[in-house]
Amino acid sequence: MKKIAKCSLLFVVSAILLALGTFLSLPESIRATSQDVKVIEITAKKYEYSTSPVHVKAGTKVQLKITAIDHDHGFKIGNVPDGASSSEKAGLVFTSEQECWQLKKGETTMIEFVAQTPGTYSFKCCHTCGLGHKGMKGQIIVEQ
Ligand SMILES: [Cu+2]
Repeated sequence: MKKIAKCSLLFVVSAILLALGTFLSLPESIRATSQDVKVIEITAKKYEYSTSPVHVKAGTKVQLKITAIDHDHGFKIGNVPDGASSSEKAGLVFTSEQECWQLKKGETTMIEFVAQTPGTYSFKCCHTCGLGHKGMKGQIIVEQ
C-alpha cells in the first residue's frame, strides 16, 4: 500500500514539474518572437523617402513606420523581388496587403511584413504629390 502511494506521489510531482516547465518555456518563446521584429522608421517628403535602401535579413519580421511630413504621399511595393513574375510565391508576406498605402500628411502608417525571400524590392510613391512624384522611389533589400 505504502509503495503505491509513493508511486502516485512521484507521478503527481513529475506531472506538476512538466506543467511548470511548459509554463516557464512560454514567455521565452514570446520574447524570442518580439526580438525578431525590426522597426524601421521612414519619413516621406517631396520627393524622397528618408531611408533607402532599407536592409533586412531574410526571416525578419519588419514594421515600417512611415510618416509623410510635407504633403500626402503613398507607398506601393510588390511582394516578389524586382524582375520576378508576379505569380511567384510572395517574398514579402504582408499582415494586411494593400495595392497602395495612403500616407496622410503628419500621420504615421504602419506596414508589417515578413521578409521571406532574399532580393531587391522596389517601392514608390503612389499618390500624385507634384512634379517629382515619378522619381519618388526606394528599395528594400532582403539579404540571405
Ligand atoms: Cu508622389
